[in-house]
Amino acid sequence: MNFRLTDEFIGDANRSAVALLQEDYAHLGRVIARRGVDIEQLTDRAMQLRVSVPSWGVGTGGTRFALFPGVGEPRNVFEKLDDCEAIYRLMRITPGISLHIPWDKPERPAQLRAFAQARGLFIDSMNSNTFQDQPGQALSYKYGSLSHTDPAVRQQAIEHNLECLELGQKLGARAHTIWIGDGSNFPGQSHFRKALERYIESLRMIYAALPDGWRLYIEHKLYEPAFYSTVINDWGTSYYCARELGEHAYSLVDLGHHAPNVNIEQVVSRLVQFGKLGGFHFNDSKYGDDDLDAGSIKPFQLFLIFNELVDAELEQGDAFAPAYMLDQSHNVTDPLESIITSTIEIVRAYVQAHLVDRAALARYQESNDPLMALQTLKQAFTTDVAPILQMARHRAGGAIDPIATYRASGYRSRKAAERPAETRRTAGIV
Ligand code: LRH
Ligand code: MN
Repeated sequence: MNFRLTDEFIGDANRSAVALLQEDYAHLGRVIARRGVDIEQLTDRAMQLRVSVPSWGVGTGGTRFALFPGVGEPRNVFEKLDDCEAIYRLMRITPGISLHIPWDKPERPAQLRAFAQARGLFIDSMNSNTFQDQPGQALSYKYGSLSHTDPAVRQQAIEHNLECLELGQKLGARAHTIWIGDGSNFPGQSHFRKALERYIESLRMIYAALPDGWRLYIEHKLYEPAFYSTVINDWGTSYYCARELGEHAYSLVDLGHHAPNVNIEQVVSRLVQFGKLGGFHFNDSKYGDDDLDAGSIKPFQLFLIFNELVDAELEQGDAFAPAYMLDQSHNVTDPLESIITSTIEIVRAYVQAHLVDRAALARYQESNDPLMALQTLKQAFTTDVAPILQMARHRAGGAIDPIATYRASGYRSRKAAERPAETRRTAGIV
């Protein structure tokens, strides 16, 4: 038995909420109409936004200290996709799934592709893994991978990435994300310039094999697992590498990969201006790469990031299409609930950013009126757009209240019965 959330169940769950939603929606429509904004346009935008779900995010994640598995954990990539389908049925804007190799390596790619398609899903980005040694691996990544001093280790890492591209083609993916943990723990341990040169030389080999129509995402990270220096440590280094590689290489911004208090919205504006913003790994953090739920700690920062993105979207139109992907570790919540609420927070920030009166903002910026410039952003950020988010899901066949509907379905307890707990195989981060 493989319990699945059905459109019928979601429709039934919505029925009692529709009337109140229409009332709230009409009221909000009147409020923003006074600002010259058509609520229907915002609802359309909310329905068109796409947020990709990380396969490694539907299982419980852990820290270096411990992992406390929940019940009904997915035991393989097929069960992960089942969970992704449940999220998609409730949210309707998450058909894209990011895979991580070898965690999700299928025996028969065609079978996995068909399994995803049958659930309305598709594989968007592949993710390579040269930050762990796999059983039977010839050479260790202890001292690095694509930037390792030993050309044999670099070659092994390059071949793993080429394998990801080949597998991704069979799965219908259109992007490949490379994050490496390469770096050093002690001053003097690594020659910074030579390490970066070795990395770029390796990336050129991978880029040369990039299939037509694909994008290559370079993901920077300040620290961890290396704690003194990291080869791809910041957006500037990532940008330089993407530019060196060519037009199909881009920088990917994982929100948790920056030093505390870095102005990430300005980093985003730089990468937009330089034409190298490939996409995001959305999450939130209080201290380090905490991989907490998007919008859970710094919702205003998430709004300010989308303020930059919407500004560019309005300028560039459909040509502006960064990949919006989640990358989180759900250690103490039901992972599906965290992915659902994180997706809601991303759509909320996007819709609120479309509420910004950009003509007024430009006037206040040009006339150096900082207070009114901030107030213009705050008016949008403090507007409760929940009725728009709910109406967008409802019109797309999703849930008006996804968490309540998910809990009412008993999905988790059903999966607990179907998926007897077993000694935990890494379904993700640890
Ligand atoms: C590294 C990272 C990267 C993934 C991993 C799961 O911290 O953000 O994107 O490969 O998490
Ligand atoms: Mn990431």
